[in-house]
Amino acid sequence: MNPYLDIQPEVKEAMATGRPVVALESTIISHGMPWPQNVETALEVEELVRANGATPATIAVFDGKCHVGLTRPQLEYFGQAENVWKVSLRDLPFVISQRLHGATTVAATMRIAALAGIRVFVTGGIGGVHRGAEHSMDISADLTEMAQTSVAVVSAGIKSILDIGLTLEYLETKGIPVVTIGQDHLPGFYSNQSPFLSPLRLDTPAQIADMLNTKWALGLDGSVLIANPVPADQQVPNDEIEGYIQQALAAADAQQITGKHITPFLLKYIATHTHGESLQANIALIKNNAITGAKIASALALI
Ligand code: PSU
Ligand code: MN
Repeated sequence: MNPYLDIQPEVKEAMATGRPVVALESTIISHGMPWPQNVETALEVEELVRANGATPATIAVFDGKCHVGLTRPQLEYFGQAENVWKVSLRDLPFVISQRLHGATTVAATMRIAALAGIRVFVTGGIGGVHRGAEHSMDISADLTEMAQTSVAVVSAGIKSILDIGLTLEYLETKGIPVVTIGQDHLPGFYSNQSPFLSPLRLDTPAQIADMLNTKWALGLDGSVLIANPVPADQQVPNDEIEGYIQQALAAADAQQITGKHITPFLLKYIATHTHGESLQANIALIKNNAITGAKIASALALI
């Protein structure tokens, strides 16, 4: 086994007996939500994965090792500690060799999940092509990682703080299928409807598992972006959130926030200025994704 991997016994046993496992990221805990909602949500998400027939494996770098499955004290640590590294692909070798602690993004979590043999991963929303990327060239490593690593990503769509249209173009270029569950329009992260039609639509976890299996059996390595709309009664509609997104982008510009700090800054700004309304939607959508991800992993384990 890879000497940098540390797989929790519960996860190891599930993998060894062919039972479904769902990977979960940790950047959302350390950099995506405030304490204590971040820890509460992470624990609830793990419980929802279990209740829907799969074993949760929250992934992070702790003391220079890639942990697949975190203990409760580790989870609490990532929820509260200041200065936890936000670890994307480029940061992995540094943080590991320096024996640091780091919360993993979609890209880094996917790569570690793949090393452990996990095929389904649940997040809130993926990183993508930022608004203004024609000048900043800010395109998340989540997208390039999805092009090459065969782990399915269950999300609530592409975060509306991004340029959804450009992100869809990039996903098309990289050969990454985008499939929405149960509706024709792509959901918009905080809202269940974006202005964009989804390139693909499927209606059940079994159909999605079948498509994943088909993709990988064809030798088409890489991910599938599964878009799972946030429940209607917990969404924040696009026109309600768009003003806050624009304010947040202007504030980021004025404060010269760039690079890896942009996404956490925007999420925090929007949560604060909507008085927690966006945070409630974020919590609801990740819980909803956990349920769907567990069902997809369960269906995939039966094929
Ligand atoms: N989804 C959320 N909250 C988050 C993120 C996703 O609901 O905090 C994180 C993910 O870890 C994703 C990262 O990989 O934001 C994207 O960061 P960047 O744009 O710097 O690649
Ligand atoms: Mn970026």
